[in-house]
Amino acid sequence: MIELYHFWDSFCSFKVRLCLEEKGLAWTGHHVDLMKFENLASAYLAVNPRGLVPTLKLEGRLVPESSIINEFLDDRFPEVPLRPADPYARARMRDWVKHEEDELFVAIRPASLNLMMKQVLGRFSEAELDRLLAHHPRPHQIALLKKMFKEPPDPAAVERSRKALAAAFAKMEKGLAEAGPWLAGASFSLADIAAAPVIDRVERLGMAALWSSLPAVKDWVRRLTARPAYRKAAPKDEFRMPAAIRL
Ligand SMILES: N[C@@H](CCC(=O)N[C@@H](CS)C(=O)NCC(=O)O)C(=O)O
Repeated sequence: MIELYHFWDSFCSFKVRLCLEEKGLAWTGHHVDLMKFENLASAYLAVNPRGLVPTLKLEGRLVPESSIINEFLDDRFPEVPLRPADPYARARMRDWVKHEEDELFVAIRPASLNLMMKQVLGRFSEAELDRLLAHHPRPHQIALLKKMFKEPPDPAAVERSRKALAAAFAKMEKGLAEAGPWLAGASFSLADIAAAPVIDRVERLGMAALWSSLPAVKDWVRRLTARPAYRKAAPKDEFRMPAAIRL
């Protein structure tokens, strides 16, 4: 049995759900609600000592980190391959996965925090935050996190997200136009899977105009979001974070 510890509206979790759905693998979920800090409860820290989702469990063994999980799934269940066979195309695929980790993931965080997450996390009292964050695996971050949750939404941080996302999408436009139709070339791969959850989040943040003048990205978004697996893996409405506020 494949078990996934995940939060429906976390995009690292979406990345793994999409890989599972593309491969047609049945899985059982354990929902770890990040908006209630369930990732920092001792029960989950025993599963993932970093206190991050997702974590995969298979045959009694745990695998953390979304990109590592997806490669593991592709090794363990090779029937529907999601990595190109050609070594150069495979290297390009990994470079696009790194682009997601280093650029897209980092770019989107300030907007998600300020426009969506603060609506929930800002409601906790100082005492509640002290209790919920008490076992944080990176204790040096606690003071900063508390300050971040409590501060009013910051338009400059949202603007930073918008600029960084625009740069990341421009890079994708160039890559797709030169060697598409998928990020690693001819075949749909873990590279497309890594970037897919960003599309959902950008739409939810009301920033889809970022790719309106990028024809190759626009076409990639259309093909990607039409895939049945994308719809199955996307966050369920009842588990979504609140709609983004407008600043
Ligand atoms: N590199 C990790 C990142 C995991 C990560 O940061 N997960 C977020 C949700 S997308 C999380 O658990 N955040 C909770 C926290 O930072 O306390 C991966 O790809 O799995």
